[in-house]
Formats: sequence, structure tokens, C-alpha cells
Amino acid sequence: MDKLIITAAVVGAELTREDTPHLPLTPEEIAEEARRSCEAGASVVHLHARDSEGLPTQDPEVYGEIIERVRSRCDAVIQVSTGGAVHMSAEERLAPVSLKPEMASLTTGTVNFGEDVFFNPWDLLVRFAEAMKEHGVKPELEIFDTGMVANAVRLETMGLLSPPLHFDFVLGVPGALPAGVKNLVHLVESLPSGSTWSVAGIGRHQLPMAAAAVILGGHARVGLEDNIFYRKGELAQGNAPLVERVVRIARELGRAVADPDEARALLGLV
Ligand code: KMH
Ligand code: ZN
Repeated sequence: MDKLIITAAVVGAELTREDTPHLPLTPEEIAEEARRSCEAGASVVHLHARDSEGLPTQDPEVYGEIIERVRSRCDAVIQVSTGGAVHMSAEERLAPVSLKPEMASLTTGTVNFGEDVFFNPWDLLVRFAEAMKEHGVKPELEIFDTGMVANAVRLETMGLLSPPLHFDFVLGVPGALPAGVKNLVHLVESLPSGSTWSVAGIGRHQLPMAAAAVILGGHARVGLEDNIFYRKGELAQGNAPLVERVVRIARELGRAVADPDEARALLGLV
């Protein structure tokens, strides 16, 4: 099996300090969480940005500062979000792609998102994929439900995505595809050959989905964006403990963990 890529999703757009006091908010705090995650074994960091009030922002200036601070501390692959937060316009969401990070997330369909709707109609997908292609940014295709794989394949057929495609299955969002090994295996089996994939289980599903990825030969995303608990009733003290736990599981199961350059090679970034 290939070495395991661990992605740390360190902040997200929805959480507040009321949810967990360990949430990083300022560029400095986000960069420090990224550094701790990398030292723990993460080779990719999935970043969101927050403004001076701690609210989600896609402002390239804020993103730029975060990226600069992360780069000065660790060599992880930097992945910005184009999901942003559900109330944002498409233009706002797309803004950080102009910074030409190595990767950006790209959700390939509309989905219920708790009480909200995460709106990703076809014209938005085309526009986002075109912009990523233009700026040389590799998309991580965020798959919240099964139909989104077909949309990604359609974008590839149109020449807007270049193989090998990289997918991240986000499983267990209320209103989207539930987490579980059966659903995960179904998704993996529906991918174009040569694709790479990771899985991000939401909440209590984070750990079992990461363990399933280790066993199935995929990659794992963990972090506070998707799950704030280390175990039932016990908050994670930050992102690093969530990363460290997956590293331990991988070691026990004989799967080596990729460093950032190995992750770049596996993802076709070099
Ligand atoms: N905050 C969610 C609405 C992504 O980063 O691309 C979308 C999200 C996915 O977090
Ligand atoms: Zn995100």
C-alpha cells in the first residue's frame, strides 16, 4: 500500500470558541495548529480563514497571511477551502484560489448541510474548476453524497480536471451521506481508476472512518473542523492529538505515514 497521507482540517468555518476553547482563530493560532499537526504526522493542511472577530472569511489577504505563517513553520501541502461558509457568494468563496496554493477544495454538488444548504450548482462547479485549472491549483474533490462523483467525472470529461483525480469523502454531515464502511466502499469502487482518495468522518465517525482508510489503502482527514472530541464527552486538546492517534493506528497496522514530499508525489503535485 502507498504511504498514508493525513490531512489536518484545523479550523473550518462553522465552529466557535463556545464549541471548543481549542479552536484556532487568528492567523498566528491557525499557523501554530498547522505546525503542531505537521509535527504530529499530517502532510496536508486544509485551511479556512477567520476575520478579526473570528468569523469565517475568504479574504485573500487574511488567507495570504495564514499561508505565509504556515509556510515559515512547516512544509505541509497547503489546501485552501472554496467551500467557505454556506452564506458566502461564489465569488467570495473562490477568492483564495488566486493565491495559487498547491491545492483547493472543490465540492461537486449541492447538499443539505444541517439546517442549511451548501449550494454548488453546475455553473459554479465549472467556474471553480476553470479557475483552479487557470491558476495551476489541484482540486481536492469534496464528496458529500454519491452523485457528486459523477459530477467530478463529468468535469474531467470536459477537460476541466486532470487525472489523477483526488477525492475526499466527507461522510456523516446531517443531510448528506451517512458515514459507514459500506458507503465508503461504494464510493471508492465508483472512482475512476488511478484516483486517490481520503475520508473525513464527521463527529464520532472521524476515528472509525480514518481507521477504515488505513485498512482500505486510502488516506485520512482528521481535525477540529470535522470533530471536536477526542472521545465521547472529552474535547480534543487541539488538532495534533487527533493526528497522533491516526499515526499510532497506522503504525500498529503496518502502514507507513507520508511526509509532505511523499504526499506531493502521491497526489501528483510534483
Ligand atoms: N463550510 C462548509 C460549508 C470545504 O472546505 O470545501 C464547506 C466546507 C467544505 O467546509
Ligand atoms: Zn473545509
